[in-house]
Amino acid sequence: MKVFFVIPPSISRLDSYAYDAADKADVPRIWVGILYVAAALREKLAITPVIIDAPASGMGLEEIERLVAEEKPDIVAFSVLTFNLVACLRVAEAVKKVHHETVVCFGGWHPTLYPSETLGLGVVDYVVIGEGEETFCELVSALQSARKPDAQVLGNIKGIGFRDASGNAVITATRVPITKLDEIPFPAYDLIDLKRYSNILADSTENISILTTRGCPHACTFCDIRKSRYRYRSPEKVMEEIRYWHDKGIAEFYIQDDNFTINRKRAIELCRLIIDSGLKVRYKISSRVDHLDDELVGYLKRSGCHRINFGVESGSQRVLDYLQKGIKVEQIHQAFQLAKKHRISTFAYIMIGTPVETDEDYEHTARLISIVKPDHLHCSICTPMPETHLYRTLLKEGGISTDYWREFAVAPTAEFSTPFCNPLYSDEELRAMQNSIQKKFYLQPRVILNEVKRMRDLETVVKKARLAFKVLLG
Ligand code: B12
Ligand code: SF4
Repeated sequence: MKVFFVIPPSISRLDSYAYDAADKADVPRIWVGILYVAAALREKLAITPVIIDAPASGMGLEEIERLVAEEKPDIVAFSVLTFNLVACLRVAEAVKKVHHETVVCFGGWHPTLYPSETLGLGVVDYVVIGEGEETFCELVSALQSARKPDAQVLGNIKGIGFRDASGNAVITATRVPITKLDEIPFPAYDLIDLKRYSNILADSTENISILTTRGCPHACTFCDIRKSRYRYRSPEKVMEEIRYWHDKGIAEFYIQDDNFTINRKRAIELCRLIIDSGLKVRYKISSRVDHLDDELVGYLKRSGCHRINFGVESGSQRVLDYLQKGIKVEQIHQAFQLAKKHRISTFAYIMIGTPVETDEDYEHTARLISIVKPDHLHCSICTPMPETHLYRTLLKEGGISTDYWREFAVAPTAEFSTPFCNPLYSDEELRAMQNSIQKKFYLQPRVILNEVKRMRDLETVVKKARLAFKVLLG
């Protein structure tokens, strides 16, 4: 059985709330979710899928079409965010055009949030809801037995959606999230060419993401992960993975957990294992500001952590409370001081334009940045994400008048632009505020000097110079 995973050529500018200039830096990112599913497929069903990453390989639609016509894959699968839905559909339609027998499967966040709407788009044969390691293998196994498995067989696979004989969407029972994370195979990084994914914010050319936890118990209203089951791998298993990649020549990692430090004891145990192993690895993490203390940060530093990404969001307590972030501004100051004390660089993610934000709140945020002095900064404009608590609340209370994400899910178009949600400022004003924060930050001599110091080769210099130019123009 031939299975292709396709990351489509990018076409949509739906992701408009991010900082545009930085977003145009054209740095392909690894889709770890796909690599996890690919690894499971290989281990459980002995099928080695082909990964076609168009942004990383520079492949266009025509080339993908040609490849599908030649290879005639049995299944073409996509990892679909609401934000790349249109791009995925364009490729799915092309696949069906050149080889109609190919089964099209959509997995990932978008079909998880809108399974029936996704099936209603016509070109999608199956959706996988939630984590794909077990579900996709069961689905592929059913497709191995019959090109069109009967509804009863499909109905027994938890966490999928399909269309019955009359064309109606059927969504099967919910599959519980995987608890035994130690049993999942490591992501199939060997199926991609790691050299294509050099990240200009990383310090070496080959670096990979490692996930040590899934889910988050916190309640931030703008986030899809809020209050989801928090699960983690044992420190020993994570160490085994670090050693595995290290033996293959990779010494830089991004621990991509939404929150690496929630379980303090476990985080320290892993740091200890890394230190005791004697391996010279470097890694970065993301952490909430309220899950750090002196001892933990000391361990992080000694085990090779060189950067902490913080979800700061705002310098205004009123805004933090509105977002149910569950942190105090004072804790933001403390976290940055701790990182500085241990000489770990910091990345602050901030967000302006929340529904309650005023000039005063914006000033608080600008002041906070000037005091905590992060080494890197990304400012986004608050955008209610599909089906988040924030989106649902605004819909219920009238801050949003129509369920525009569902409308988009039913009839997606490339022209759709993501609405902001602050009643005081126009989109242009929000953009101007975002640009001002971002430019003011990146034009500081200390920040420019830091960036220059970290440049490792001519290629990085060129990439960063291009990015800087866009920031200046942006
Ligand atoms: C890393 C990351 C990225 C990376 C890589 C994308 C990726 N999906 O890997 C990059 C930087 C490219 C990215 C970009 C964006 N992202 Co992002 N990203 C994440 C993040 C932090 C982690 C994803 C991850 O690796 N998870 C770990 C893996 C194991 O889980 P997973 O990807 O969900 O995959 C599992 C299942 O979903 C499923 N699955 C996934 N794909 C497939 C495919 C098939 C065929 C099957 C069967 C199953 C399956 O099985 C996997 C294994 O269990 C998530 C938050 C999160 N914690 O999930 C946000 C998240 C996915 N991103 C989000 C957003 C909004 C964006 C951006 C719009 C941000 C921006 N403005 O730039 C862009 C959109 C880019 C685009 N054009 O589409 C939202 C998506 C919301 C939505 N409704 O779509 C999330 C959920 C964050 C949030 N706001 O809460 N992102
Ligand atoms: S923003 Fe971070 S801390 Fe808040 S719910 Fe999402 S993952 Fe958890």
